[in-house]
Amino acid sequence: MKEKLEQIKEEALKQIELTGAAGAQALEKLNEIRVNYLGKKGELTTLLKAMKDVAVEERPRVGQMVNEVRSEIEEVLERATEKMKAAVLEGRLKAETIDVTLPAKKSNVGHRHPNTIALEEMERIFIGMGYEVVEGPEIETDYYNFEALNIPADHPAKDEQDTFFINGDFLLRTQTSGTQVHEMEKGKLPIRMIAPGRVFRSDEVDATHSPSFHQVEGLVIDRHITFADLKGTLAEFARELFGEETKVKFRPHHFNFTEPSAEMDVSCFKCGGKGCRFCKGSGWIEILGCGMVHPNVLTMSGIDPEEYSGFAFGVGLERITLLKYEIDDMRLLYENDIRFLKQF
Ligand code: 2NL
Repeated sequence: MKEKLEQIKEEALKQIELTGAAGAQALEKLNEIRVNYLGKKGELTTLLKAMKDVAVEERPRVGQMVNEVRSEIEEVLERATEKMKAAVLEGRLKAETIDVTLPAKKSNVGHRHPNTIALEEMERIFIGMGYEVVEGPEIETDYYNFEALNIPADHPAKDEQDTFFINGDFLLRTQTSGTQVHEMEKGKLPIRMIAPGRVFRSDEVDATHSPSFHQVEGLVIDRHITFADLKGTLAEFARELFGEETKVKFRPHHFNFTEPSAEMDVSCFKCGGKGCRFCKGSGWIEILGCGMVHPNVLTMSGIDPEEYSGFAFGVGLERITLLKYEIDDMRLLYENDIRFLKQF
């Protein structure tokens, strides 16, 4: 019996010692050993059950021996388990260490396109004057793009060279006026709106032309609207966009959809009007077209020109962006070269 106990103890301790080399599975191995030797069906328990074969007077001594062996194995197991756990923890801590001295990953947060910045600035100005921002379809019918704007069927702008026709009826809008016609047709007056959006013209690409660019048109219709309202509104717009000192000047012009029509210049914000390279020596920079809405245009959209009048204007967004940021080639706005775009 005593030899048997010694043998069990030695075997158990040896196996425990061997688990040191078992790596990741060591803790499982240790548990296996616990079950094999100390568990309900383990070797020591089996040995205790054999006590009935031991002489009665021997039993207390043998019992004590069994208990001693059990405690010893338990103790060694406990120590080995603790050691293993510590080793596993240390391994994990080493593996998961974060080197806080490494350079941080750069987060390349983008920003709005210069065109978008300029558009949002214009929207802010008009919203401040009580205007609504309305968007409309990029595909329009001939009626909304031309006819409703008093542009006759034989007008040169309708020529294939200028307009992208989809078929006889549908086309890519050449201006955002259609959006304003849709709004007039709703019959809710007064109207104070701007219609920003992408427009299309069959133009060759160069520094100042692109087959696709953007426009911001505006429309005001109410009783008693006069050219004075147009001038006051657009002068305020120019001052907010280019600075308090900005002067404006209106030159007579012709558009089919307005009468009278004009183009508006602003005093050069680089030289203050003295004349420089930027304004090509004139002191003035042309920025938009405008006029009083033609009575035919009002009538076609169901508005009585005897009762109502209005003014309208159209601004090329890219033109404003190029001026605002002193960019000399429109193509730079479309090439999406990050080195260029990130400057704004
Ligand atoms: C320009 C000129 C202009 C308008 C657009 C307009 C719209 C309606 C009625 C009357 Cl619905 N007029 N739009 C008026 C004058 C000028 O644009 O040179 N744009 C870049």
